[in-house]
Amino acid sequence: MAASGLPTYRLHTINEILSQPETWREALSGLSANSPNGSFLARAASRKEWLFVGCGTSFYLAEAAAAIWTLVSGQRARAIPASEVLLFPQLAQLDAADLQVVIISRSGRTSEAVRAAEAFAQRRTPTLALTCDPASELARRCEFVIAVPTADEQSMVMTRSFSAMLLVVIQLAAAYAGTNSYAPALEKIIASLAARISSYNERMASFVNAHLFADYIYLGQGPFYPIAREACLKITEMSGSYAQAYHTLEFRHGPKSVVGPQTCLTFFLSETGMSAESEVLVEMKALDAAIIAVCNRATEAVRDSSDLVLEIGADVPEAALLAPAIVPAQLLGFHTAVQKGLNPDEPKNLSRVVILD
Ligand code: F1P
Repeated sequence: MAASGLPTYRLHTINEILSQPETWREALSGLSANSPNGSFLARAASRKEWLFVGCGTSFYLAEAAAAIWTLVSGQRARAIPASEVLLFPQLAQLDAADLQVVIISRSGRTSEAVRAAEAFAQRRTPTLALTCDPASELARRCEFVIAVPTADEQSMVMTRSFSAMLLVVIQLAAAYAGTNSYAPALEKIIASLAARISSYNERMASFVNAHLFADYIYLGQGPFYPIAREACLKITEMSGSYAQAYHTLEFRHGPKSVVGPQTCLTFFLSETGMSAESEVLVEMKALDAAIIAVCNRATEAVRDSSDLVLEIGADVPEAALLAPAIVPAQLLGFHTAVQKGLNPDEPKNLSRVVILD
């Protein structure tokens, strides 16, 4: 037992989740002081199509990064899992002359990510590694490296490394697009999360303790859809629960047939789509689901139909809301694991890195 009275196994994951405001600050100041970025940006100025690649959480981060890249810079961007580069390169459309690849991997050791870097090197496609380990195999195989070592976790599940690397992508996209408007936005979301994270944690713990769910569903549109996918992976990895993610309005087209009192539905509500998305939320409450709403600012309709509302509360462009939006889902995964008597630091069947022979 630790001094806090909690078993020590609980400490890494929850400490890492709760450390996100400081981790974000360190990651962003590290990046602005990081000299290779200048040369990377000079080199990347001519690149017009961006491809983000990763596995697991790093793939969902790649999806979120692609959405952010387009929102911030207006450039074409997409994401694919590293395995697709290896198995179906013809579908991945890798031949564009102005393609810039960004390969994301916390460890920099995941075999598929490293092999994808090798495949791009053979094609002479420019690569940037985004990783927590600047000395990793991936870093050595890519032309440029951006590393955020202070965001790495001791726990198996990626939490702060996901959100910190996401913010680094915003900072990089803003620098690439030549806009200063994101620097104050990033400051605001750090301040907002620092002020709210203890209350998120307490309210999520009470919510989990008051319910017993059979399954978990995460809904989001636009840049929030990758956040829904990552949230789904968090509850699955940490608590061994069944979970699904959909685009919010897609949920009406069939999947809603599973909804009942034992369904936990988390809505990541965008500001752009708030009105249409909150109509789905109200409809799902009428089907007796328990509803968690994660949004910048809740409307009265959202409040009236939700069991738990977690607001970010920052006047920032929508792309800056993605990193704080994932935090409640990390807490839901953690507290559900503890409720089930599982060790969230060491989830069943998982290893920190997938290394293939
Ligand atoms: C990616 C990853 C993790 C996952 C698991 C195995 O690792 O798939 O997202 O939680 O533990 O590895 P990385 O390439 O980002 O190091």
